[in-house]
Amino acid sequence: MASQLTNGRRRELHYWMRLTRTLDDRIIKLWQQGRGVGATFNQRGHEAISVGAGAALGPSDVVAPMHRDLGCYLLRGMTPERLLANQLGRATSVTRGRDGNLHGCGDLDLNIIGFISHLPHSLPVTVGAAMSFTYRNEPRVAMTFVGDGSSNTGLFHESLNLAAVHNAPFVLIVENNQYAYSTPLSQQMVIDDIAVRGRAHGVRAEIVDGNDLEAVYEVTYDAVERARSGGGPTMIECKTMRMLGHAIHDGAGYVPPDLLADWAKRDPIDRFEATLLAGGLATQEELDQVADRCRREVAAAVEYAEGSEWPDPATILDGVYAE
Ligand SMILES: Cc1ncc(C[n+]2csc(CCOP(=O)(O)OP(=O)(O)O)c2C)c(N)n1
Ligand SMILES: [Mg+2]
Repeated sequence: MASQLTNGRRRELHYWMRLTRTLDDRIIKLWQQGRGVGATFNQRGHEAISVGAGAALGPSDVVAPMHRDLGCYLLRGMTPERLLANQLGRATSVTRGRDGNLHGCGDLDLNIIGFISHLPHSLPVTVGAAMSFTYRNEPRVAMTFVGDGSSNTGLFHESLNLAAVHNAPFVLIVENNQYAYSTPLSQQMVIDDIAVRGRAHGVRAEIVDGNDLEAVYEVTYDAVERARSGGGPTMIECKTMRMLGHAIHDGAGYVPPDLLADWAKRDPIDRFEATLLAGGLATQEELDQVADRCRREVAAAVEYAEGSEWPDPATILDGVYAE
């Protein structure tokens, strides 16, 4: 398959992965310093999936990212300022301080559907969006992400079946990160590949190395364009590893250290940087400049978010439709 990526685009995707890692690391520090609000999920290890898959969409396509897809929110135009203000529960945030996390962090002007906390409820919503594109004869595609744990639910199967029956222009990214909270894959299912669940419903399913940015991008790009041209839904199982705990409170002592050490050698950003250097597409100095730029942008976002006002308690019922 011919690469869809130009060298300029490769460098851009590297920036989004580095920004994702820098923001995630900064969020962890804020929480360790007691400056966080509520819980926050970890992103480490998922950068090639959230960036690679998200980047394969066109501007008019819609996406419902989940709790490990910070990179997708960023590259679709949700700024670090808005994301951090949300994480810190401020009034200037996407949810106006209603959520101190990524739940509900959507913006339809950016074609981002807010993440529904209940897993995998973003899935049927996104299949519905895809079906609406068919009814309206619009050449658009809808995409969402789910985890391995979410693939065990009935809703996962019902949604894929519906997508297949309606030949919906839909792409499902399954982030198989070996764990659902503290439950390893071996205690969740007896199959080796979650992809078989898609195929059982007549949905084309691919398996890809989730730590290889270009591989994720290319397989997703093909799926998106196939869906756009009437070829129906695709499910893409990205094999990866959740490198930190489920969320900030979770030390993940239940994960075997050898497993983590093994996956650490396949870090998606280290790998992509090695590819850029080996191909002469970037110098170490340029990679360092990107890292500096990301640090500056995240520092500005922290300043903005921490300087933002808290929600006014008098507005607590705004946006509540049933009391
Ligand atoms: C219906 C429902 N039950 C439980 C939860 C709590 N919860 C949030 S994330 C999570 C683990 C999900 O695992 P997986 O689907 O593998 O995604 P991962 O967190 O590993 O990326 C759980 C149990 C939830 N959000 N929704
Ligand atoms: Mg998981």
